[in-house]
Amino acid sequence: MTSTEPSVFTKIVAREIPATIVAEDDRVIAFEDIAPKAPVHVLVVPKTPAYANVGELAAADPDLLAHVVQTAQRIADERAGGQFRLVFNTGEAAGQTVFHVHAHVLAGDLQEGTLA
Ligand code: DGP
Repeated sequence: MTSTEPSVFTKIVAREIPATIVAEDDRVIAFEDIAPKAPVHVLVVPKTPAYANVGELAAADPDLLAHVVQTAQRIADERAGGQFRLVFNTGEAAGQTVFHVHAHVLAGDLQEGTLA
């Protein structure tokens, strides 16, 4: 699904809506999920709105995808001893609700089956 409306994550990048930001650089922003499913639940989001999902990102800019993963690792290193689950929901049937690619970083005493 594509939309000409800025995504909620683009609005967070632009500081048009608030978020608890935990990491940021020129290419990505990371912030607390508004509805956490785990003790640590952070979203790592490329700032560009160009990619709706991880497949598009991987095809077009693998370096940026690697940077998303490295950012997730760093957050997990700081907050969860480096142990984490990384989830990229892709498509409505998989539970994707925001069509601006993002990684869910889930960590901290996860139960089997805890998915974002
Ligand atoms: P997904 O289902 O993979 O598209 O995940 C979207 C996530 O985004 C979901 O876990 C809730 C989160 N989310 C949606 N709107 C907001 C918001 O305004 N602020 C924050 N911090 N998170 C949001």
